[in-house]
Amino acid sequence: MTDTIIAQSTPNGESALALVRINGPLCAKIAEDALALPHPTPRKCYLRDFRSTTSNEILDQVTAVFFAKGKSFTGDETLEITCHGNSLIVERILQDLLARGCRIANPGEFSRRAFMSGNIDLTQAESIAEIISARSDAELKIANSNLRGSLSNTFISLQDSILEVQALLEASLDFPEEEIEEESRKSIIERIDSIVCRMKHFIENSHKKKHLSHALKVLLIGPPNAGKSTLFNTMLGHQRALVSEAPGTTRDYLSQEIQLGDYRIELIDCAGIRTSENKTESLGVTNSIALIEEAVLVLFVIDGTLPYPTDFHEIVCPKLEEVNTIVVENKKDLPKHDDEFSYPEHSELLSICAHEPDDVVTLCKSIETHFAETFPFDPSQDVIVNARHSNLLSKAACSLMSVTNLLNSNEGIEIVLHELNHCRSHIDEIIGTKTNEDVLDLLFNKFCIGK
Ligand SMILES: Nc1nc2c(ncn2[C@@H]2O[C@H](COP(=O)(O)OP(=O)(O)OP(=O)(O)O)[C@@H](O)[C@H]2O)c(=O)[nH]1
Ligand SMILES: [Mg+2]
Repeated sequence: MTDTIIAQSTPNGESALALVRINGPLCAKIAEDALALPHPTPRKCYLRDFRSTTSNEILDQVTAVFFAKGKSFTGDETLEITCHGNSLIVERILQDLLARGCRIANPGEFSRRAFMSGNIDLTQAESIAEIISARSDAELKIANSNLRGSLSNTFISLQDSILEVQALLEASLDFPEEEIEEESRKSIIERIDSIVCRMKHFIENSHKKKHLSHALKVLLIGPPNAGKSTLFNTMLGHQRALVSEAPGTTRDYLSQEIQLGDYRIELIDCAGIRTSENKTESLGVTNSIALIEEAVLVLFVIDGTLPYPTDFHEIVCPKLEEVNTIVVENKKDLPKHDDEFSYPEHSELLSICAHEPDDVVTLCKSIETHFAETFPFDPSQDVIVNARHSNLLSKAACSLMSVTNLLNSNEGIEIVLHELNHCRSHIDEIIGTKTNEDVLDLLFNKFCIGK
């Protein structure tokens, strides 16, 4: 018989209310004994005293909602009790429920039960964890859409396409003595190529998910005194970094997270880049340059009133080849220097005054537009898979490429079908129709308790 599991689903500590979730066959009995609710109407909210099983003392005045078997998130009977948000009360209620035969739920056990009952598939279970941990609107929008099944639909559609290929191959099994006609072999291979193409596109997209799960690193790089720290402060809206007219003010880089539209950004103010005799300054320069590799966008800040510094150009530009760059010509409130020079390759050039909030808003809009193009998160436009999906998709794509090779070398249909089944099993594993306990343990253990 299934255990009845319990957990506090709200954070610990002082709060207006706290939610205790109970799931399993003891729910009806607990409703009757602890709450004097012998036949609760499902999904109706009751105001009741919660009485202790040992002393009959009232532990708290609570509200309770009962969900019938087959009509709850987990598929099992569920009782949700909302008490006052004092950890002493929650603890007394949990202790009482333990005395009534329940046990504390493992992390993610409610969601695991929902998965086991078929209420959600594995990609939806993952999206629940992602909704809870999301720290930007972009992550939240993706996770919400995945919970509603957009990822599941994508993988089901891939699975359907593979099944169509399988059906075509199986049809030729009826005539084992005949080889597959050249025409149909070609058309099957074309179908396979197009499925592999879709898979590769999703695999390439998965790095976007990785970036979006962390803050997107935006680096302010430029020669000393260009106004990087001034711009950093205006973007943050407060005086975080020291600003001075002396070049070489910033040594240790400074970083702070900000929200820019739908994106969470880690803005980093670096040391001014130049060759210096001063050891500490040189160290700051080396550390700042090392950050370029991790950046998803570089704001290349130049003092527009001065000649473009060649030592800066030589040190920094070779490092910028792989990273997106916006050139920011600062100090536009002062007369511009009219030297001839060419900046490194960049997606945009903006002239601003770092003291001017309106100019900085324009720059922030450019950054947002840039991210909207690089990291589109509208799941109706594009599907963004996570690392687990990408790993399994790579295996599935490998299997499909083997299928093509087998077909090209005129191998027997049974062998080809065997490889195709192999491919399908990887997609099954993504959705969760074929999983083992280890995979489930790994996945659900990352959840918080009570979910
Ligand atoms: N007129 C004008 N002055 C600016 C502007 N932006 C910055 N400054 C001034 O330029 C000087 C240097 O600014 P910082 O922000 O410290 O420059 P930085 O690039 O961080 O310099 P380092 O930390 O030394 O690399 C300060 O005196 C700022 O007030 C601007 O847009 N217009
Ligand atoms: Mg500075």
